[in-house]
Amino acid sequence: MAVSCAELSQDGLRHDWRQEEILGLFDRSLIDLVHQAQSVHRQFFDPNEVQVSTLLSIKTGGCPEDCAYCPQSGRYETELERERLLPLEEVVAAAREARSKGSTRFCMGAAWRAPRDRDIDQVAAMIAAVKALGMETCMTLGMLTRPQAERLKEAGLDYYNHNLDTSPEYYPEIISTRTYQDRLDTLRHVRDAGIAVCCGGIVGMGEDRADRAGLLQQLANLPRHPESVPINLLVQVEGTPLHGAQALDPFEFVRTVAVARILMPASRVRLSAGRTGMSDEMQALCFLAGANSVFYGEKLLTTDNPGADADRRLFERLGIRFTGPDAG
Ligand code: SAM
Ligand code: DTB
Ligand code: SF4
Repeated sequence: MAVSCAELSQDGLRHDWRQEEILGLFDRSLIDLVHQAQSVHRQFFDPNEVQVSTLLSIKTGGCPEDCAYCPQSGRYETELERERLLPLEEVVAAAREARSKGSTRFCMGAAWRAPRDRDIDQVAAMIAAVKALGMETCMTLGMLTRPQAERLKEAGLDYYNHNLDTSPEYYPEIISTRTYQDRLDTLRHVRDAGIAVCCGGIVGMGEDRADRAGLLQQLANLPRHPESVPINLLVQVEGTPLHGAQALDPFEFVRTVAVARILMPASRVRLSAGRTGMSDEMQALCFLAGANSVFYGEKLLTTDNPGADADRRLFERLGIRFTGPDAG
């Protein structure tokens, strides 16, 4: 469909998607939708390359927030063992190991509402050490002020992950301890500090299609699209309020990936949490629908992920290659 010049912003991409248009994409036949997404994908990326990032939880559990999906919230009885901030050497050892398996980006996550200023000194040392290994760096630490974001940038941070998680309408069902606007503010601070943005959400939390469309609309209508868009399928953890939520139809997940690809054609769409519950065929369908990044390694933050060996075998069967680093 042709779009008028008025609808394109400076980067040549659209930032004015309407909910009805997005729902119209979701309503297409799966075959037509995947074809459209794959066609867009090929205009911006090599369709046979997938970027891989490895996660490490640098501070685990005991989080004061009440995110209903999260095993790390201190408010729910889960089997998770809490851990304090990891020593620098352990972080560097894990990054080295990830690099040896072909990972190009190392993403460090902390179960914080927000870091304190003195935490920033310690994570800045981690960023510098991981960068010195030649890897791209990513952190997800909760809400950031603008000065904190600037300090992370100075330390060499390439990406910051901070998710919107769901639509503004469904959000109050999931989290009460911080607002949607708090999240948008953090994203602005990260962007203004010159750090690349990794921002996406979770599906399979009992939301409806309009909420999935609403999440993607929020992401696509940001002043700049996030460079990286993780689409997580809820990992249901016993003890969290969302344990037992109705499972999402796998094809609806594929549709969500395809619509994300169409709305944000130049972004990396990451097939994120929930891959251990997906068949190889479903993952292949997600790559066909435009996913071109995964989390790579035995663990996400606290839950299981397909191991590196399983992913290497899958990629080989599909003829997919790992990409080199994205960051300049
Ligand atoms: N505490 C920080 C924050 O919330 O921004 C950083 C870590 S937090 C665990 C990072 C993201 O992981 C969350 O925003 C959420 O999207 C995702 N996540 C957490 N638990 C999940 C689950 N059970 N299933 C899928 N995604 C999950
Ligand atoms: C994202 O969107 N997904 C990752 C990463 N960003 C930090 C985290 C998924 C966490 C899944 C539950 C866990 O392992 O604790
Ligand atoms: Fe805390 Fe982040 Fe989990 Fe929310 S998602 S409970 S902020 S660790």
